[in-house]
Amino acid sequence: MDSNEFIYGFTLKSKIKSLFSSQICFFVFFIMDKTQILTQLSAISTKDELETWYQTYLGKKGSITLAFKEMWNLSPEDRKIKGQELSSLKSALEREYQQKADTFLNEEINALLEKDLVDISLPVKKLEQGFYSLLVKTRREMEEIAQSMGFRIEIGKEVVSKFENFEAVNIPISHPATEMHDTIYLTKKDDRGENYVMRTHTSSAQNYVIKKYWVPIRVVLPWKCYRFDEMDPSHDTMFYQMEGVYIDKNISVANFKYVIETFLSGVLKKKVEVRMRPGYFPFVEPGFEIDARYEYIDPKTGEKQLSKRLELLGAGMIHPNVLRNAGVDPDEGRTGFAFGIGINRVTAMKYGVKDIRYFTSGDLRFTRSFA
Ligand code: FA5
Repeated sequence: MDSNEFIYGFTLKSKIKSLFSSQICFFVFFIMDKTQILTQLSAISTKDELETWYQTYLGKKGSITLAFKEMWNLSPEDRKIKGQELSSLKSALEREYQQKADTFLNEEINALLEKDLVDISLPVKKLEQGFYSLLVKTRREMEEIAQSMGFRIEIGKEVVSKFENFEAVNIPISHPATEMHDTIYLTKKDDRGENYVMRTHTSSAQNYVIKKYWVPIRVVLPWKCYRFDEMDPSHDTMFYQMEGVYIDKNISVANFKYVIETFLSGVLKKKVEVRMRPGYFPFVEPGFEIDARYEYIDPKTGEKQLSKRLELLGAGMIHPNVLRNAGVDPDEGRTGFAFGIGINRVTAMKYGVKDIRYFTSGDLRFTRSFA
């Protein structure tokens, strides 16, 4: 048996030292051949057992490590010979240990891969492509058309003070619309100690935009409004309006009619005819309710027809008090008109939808039917 195949246990050194002469006492406590150690290793079947094996022979207090420490008690010649034997034994054991450890690691990885196996032959779930809702589509088209007519776009704020929503646009504080049944109030209060409100109309931004851009001005403000309205096919509690504010020298009702007909014809992509009925809005004088209808070709007869009229907007010539509240002197010859269009109703008319509540219902069957 080759000397390399021996491992020498050197524990109990101190006891033995007293029993044997200094030459012999460092050796031969127990002798185990390399084959035996490796047989033990090959019988190991768990990581814990492998760790114990390692600690027994190669760990800090393992036999081989201790044997190295004891080498200093040997004569230089013996130390050289035994040192070489021990080193080559240690390297052999470490190599075998590493191989075994790698085997365990590979088994672990394979087991994990097996568990997380992805079946690449399964059919892939089709990704659905998003699209704009009808309201967004219409609002964007309205913005583009307004821009092409020289209007700039502003959004304003959805939460406004009571002053902005009412008084700044000449709605007296005693007006019924300020009562709870129309307006959604927030608990937070403004500097005047009044509760903030969810804006009931985009007209609440008139004062702010006139001050911001000054006159002459051409601005549209499209966005959300909130009301405590009874819901029905043409009323929702949250809806979109587009406010228009146009102030310049010598602006007349005729100018307004031309602008609004051109604008609505562009949005509906049909020739639109408007009917102006007198309407009361405290922030305009005179004021109008505006119904629209359009020409279309009847697919059955091929003849020109007129659609039903639908009330789409309120409008009028801006009241001098609104101009004054924004710091514009009405006596200096500046006049203008304002309008507030219901975007939901325009969208309903454009796409032939009978009930505007579909737009906000979240019903995907409806939404997808216009994809
Ligand atoms: C107003 O809100 C005025 N601020 C409009 C205005 C602006 C007049 C500038 C004069 C000058 P009215 O309450 O009528 O007006 O609303 C205007 C449009 O918003 C309506 O014609 C309608 O199209 C839409 N609208 C109003 N309430 C609702 C609602 N609950 N649901 C859906 N659309 C609505």
